Amino acid sequence: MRGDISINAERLLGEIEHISQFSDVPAPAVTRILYTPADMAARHYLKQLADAAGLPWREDALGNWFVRLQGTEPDLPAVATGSHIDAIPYAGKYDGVVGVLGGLEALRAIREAGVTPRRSLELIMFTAEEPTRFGVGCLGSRGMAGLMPWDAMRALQDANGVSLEQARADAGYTGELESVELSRDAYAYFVELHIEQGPFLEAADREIGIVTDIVASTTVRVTLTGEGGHAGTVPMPERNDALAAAAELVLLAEKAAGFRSRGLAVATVGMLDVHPGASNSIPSRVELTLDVRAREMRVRDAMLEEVHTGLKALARSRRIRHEWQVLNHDPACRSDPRILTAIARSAEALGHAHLSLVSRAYHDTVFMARHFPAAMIFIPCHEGYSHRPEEFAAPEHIVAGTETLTSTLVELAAL
Ligand code: HGY
Ligand code: MN
Ligand code: MN
Repeated sequence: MRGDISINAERLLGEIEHISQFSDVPAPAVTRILYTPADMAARHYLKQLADAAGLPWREDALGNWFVRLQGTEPDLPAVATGSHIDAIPYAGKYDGVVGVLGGLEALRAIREAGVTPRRSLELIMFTAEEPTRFGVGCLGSRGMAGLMPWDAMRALQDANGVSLEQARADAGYTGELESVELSRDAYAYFVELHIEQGPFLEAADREIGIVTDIVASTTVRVTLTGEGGHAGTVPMPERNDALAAAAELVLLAEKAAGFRSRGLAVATVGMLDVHPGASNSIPSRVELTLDVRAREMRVRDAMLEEVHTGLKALARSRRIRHEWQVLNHDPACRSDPRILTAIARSAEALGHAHLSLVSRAYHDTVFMARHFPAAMIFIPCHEGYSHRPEEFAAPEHIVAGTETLTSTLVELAAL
């Protein structure tokens, strides 16, 4: 990195610790769901940091947050970085946060070094990267890219029947939803810093991951409906038990992904609700979510087809009605080669060993890449733990990632 720009490691690491307290569960776990008091408190904290750094910021109608470091040619498309701060239930403290606070540190370090980049730099904190509240991930970046019909987004409801419209209005975001969409020339490049959420960088003893592509992911909500009835009096042959059908579906999904294969195809049923939920009542309805991913879209689509076909067959034989509602069906994302080169050049100049790899988690980068050249920088996380309280990123890796991001942003802003 240019000799005069230096990361304030103590400040950055302290802020990552500090923001983790905004959570609905006790440390070391973090739960920070869209528009909840914990989320709003964390957002407020970020705004205080930007204000303290003298960096102007704005928010859009969904709560996407933008912090700008003006360049010498402000009319040029800017170079953007960013990530998210929302956290699924009982997550860790680094997922997303490293990219938001690392990005803020990059802008501050450049400004404090008295460097004014040619292109403006912009940090984005994306609203709702996690699907927790409304079932669809990356709501903020999806909206910015104009990739979800606005009425479909408006119609989203949480588990309590609160609409997205109501929830964002309650949080103080009242602008027209359509105003969230970015112009296609808003940015020249987008780079996201994130923990790997997998084991490969740590296993290879590399500090920096250069993300070549991001897997294709789909989420489906499946509803299975039977007759239910008394657990003691309905003979087994006469039952159409919705939960037994769901159990068969879960194993079907596991098999479709090639259970025990070390491939990149995965399938997960992460949520399952049973109705009526009484020990002496045959489940009459089950609602579950199916998350299916693969590096190649045709593999992902084939797995989906296998599970859907299997579901139809088991529903027939069990006399179960079924609904298959696709919540999101997203493409794989390939990184921009020019940015990959800039990341590698920065990592090497900084003496950080790097490794190229695929992201098996999805990120806001998937949606930014639909309109802007984009790529990601990973740092290791211990044992690959993520979406669990044991998630851990070493301080030296957070600093290495932020240094590499800063250097990459400086290089891209000069182009
Ligand atoms: O699920 C994902 O891949 C991301 O962490 N939200
Ligand atoms: Mn996550
Ligand atoms: Mn994330």
